[in-house]
Amino acid sequence: MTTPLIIDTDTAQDDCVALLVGLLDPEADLRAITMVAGNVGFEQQVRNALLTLNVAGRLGEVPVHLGCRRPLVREWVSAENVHGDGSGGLDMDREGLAVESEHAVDALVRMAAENPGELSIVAIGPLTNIAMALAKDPAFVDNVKALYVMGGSNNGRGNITAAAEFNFYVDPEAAKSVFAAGFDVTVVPWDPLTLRQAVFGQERLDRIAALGTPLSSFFTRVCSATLEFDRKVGIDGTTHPDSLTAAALIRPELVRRATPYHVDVETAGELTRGYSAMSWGVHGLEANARVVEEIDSEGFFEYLVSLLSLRTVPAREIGGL
Ligand SMILES: [Ca+2]
Repeated sequence: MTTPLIIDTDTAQDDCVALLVGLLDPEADLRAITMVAGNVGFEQQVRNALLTLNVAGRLGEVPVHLGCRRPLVREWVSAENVHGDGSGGLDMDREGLAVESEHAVDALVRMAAENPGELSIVAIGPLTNIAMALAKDPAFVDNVKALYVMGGSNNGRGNITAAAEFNFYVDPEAAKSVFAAGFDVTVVPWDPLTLRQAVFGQERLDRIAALGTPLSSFFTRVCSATLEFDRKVGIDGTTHPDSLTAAALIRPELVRRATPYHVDVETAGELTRGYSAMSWGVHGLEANARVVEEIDSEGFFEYLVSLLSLRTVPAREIGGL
């Protein structure tokens, strides 16, 4: 049986790979892509999502809804220093390509209400759209089957600051409200999970490049800017938290251990804005999420290799590929 899902994304680098998971895995039934302010400029994120649809051979088949252009109460913070334009300079002619006129938050609320208890959401950017959907429709939380969130660190290092991971840092108020809402939540954290189990070093990257498909070239280009940044900060390879989050939903056998935690997000700290407090059951707090702690790392890599091996036919030529 396929898994119906929506991917809520700030599309740059590994977000593109996560979209490929939703677009290419035959077990995935991707119903919509919803966009949220995050990694890079909003229009660039939309371009990156359209590029990804095209390279997957799915242009025009999955609706793209534009969502919140900024966090709930704070100014937008970009990660362009990390991701560049988020697609390694790739581009294509977008003449005649349209996105949906319906706002992403309305689409999330509507689609969840039309399919109560069936639709899962993979949220791999700041949680602004999800928090807005919660505010808009009290039934949203119960209508969503499962929410898979990439964000925070599990008592580990941040990335944008020592304390905080980017998605929660950018919109901590949204993240806090999402964890308080009562979703069936699974979290894929940055540290230690991503840093220890979802980094592709040179040997793996060479293997992907050698596949020689449009998808593998796309992967290499899209991950190139971030790879350079990662190496500068001491990470020996490309990081794949977003694609891992999508894979964890669609291929649950890749998750070896997910543990109940109480997750809350710091909104008031002087040095800890967006810090995820993940409490492991000894502080008198009731669990509100499952946090992924161990994956089949080799299995995850081989899974992406199998998807990137597919021979897709992009409808439009991609400049730079
Ligand atoms: Ca993301």
